[in-house]
Amino acid sequence: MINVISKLAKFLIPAGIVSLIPFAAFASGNLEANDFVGMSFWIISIGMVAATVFFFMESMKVDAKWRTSLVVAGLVTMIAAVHYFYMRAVWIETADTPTVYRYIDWILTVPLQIVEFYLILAAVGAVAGRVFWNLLVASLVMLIAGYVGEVGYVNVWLAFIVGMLGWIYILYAIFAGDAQENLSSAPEGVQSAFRTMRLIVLVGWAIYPLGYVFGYAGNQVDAASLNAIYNIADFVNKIAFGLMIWAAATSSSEKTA
Ligand SMILES: *C/C=C(C)/C=C/C=C(C)/C=C/C1=C(C)CCCC1(C)C
Repeated sequence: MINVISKLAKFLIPAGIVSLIPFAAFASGNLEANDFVGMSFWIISIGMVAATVFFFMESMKVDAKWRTSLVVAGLVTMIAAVHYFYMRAVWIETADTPTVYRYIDWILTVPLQIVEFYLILAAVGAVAGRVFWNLLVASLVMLIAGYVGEVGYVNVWLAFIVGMLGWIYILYAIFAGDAQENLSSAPEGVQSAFRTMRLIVLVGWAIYPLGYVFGYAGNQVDAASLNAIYNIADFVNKIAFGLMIWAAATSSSEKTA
């Protein structure tokens, strides 16, 4: 499996990088000097491209057991980069919240991050397959609830509560439940990578519900706060998260080299 992925990666990496280049040229109106949310869309869209190149290139240098994790981190930033180009265009042209693109991005990237968790533990045989499915279902509940709340299919606060329950279940599973059960039998490097990742899910993911609250608490939707906070959250949870995996991978690869 790992072999197939690393073989595929040799082709996917150059292809992925080249296919991103046209997106950098998307025309999307003009960014105004006082549009700070627009600037954050701009900066993060480019940051995601740079992070993608970095994670893919570095995946070829680390120990084999870390390679898939770094490739997945690169896929997360690549998927986000493409969506950010679209979201940026919606924001700059209409000053509206690009909810649909945002959630399509999340519905792809959040499960990939759950895969990361699973890969890190499964690499040392420390976790059961059912843990993966539980986490996946909980993350889908969280995201679908958020979507139907934001687009107005369901009462915005009812949806929020359901979304929070999904997230709380994930926190329970990784801090006290079956996702961490056999963690102590894993090597120290895996344990510390797992601990860092779950801190991201606690602290980094908490930024998203904050964005939702700031966006929807008033009489009118506050699109600027909503998008600014979601953008910061994506920066932390996709780029910084990938860098943490990279740091864990390079420190453990050096030790064994
Ligand atoms: C790369 C994108 C990521 C990691 C997105 C994560 C999104 C969340 C953790 C969203 C959480 C939400 C709740 C906990 C309550 C309902 C509203 C949401 C969907 C914003």
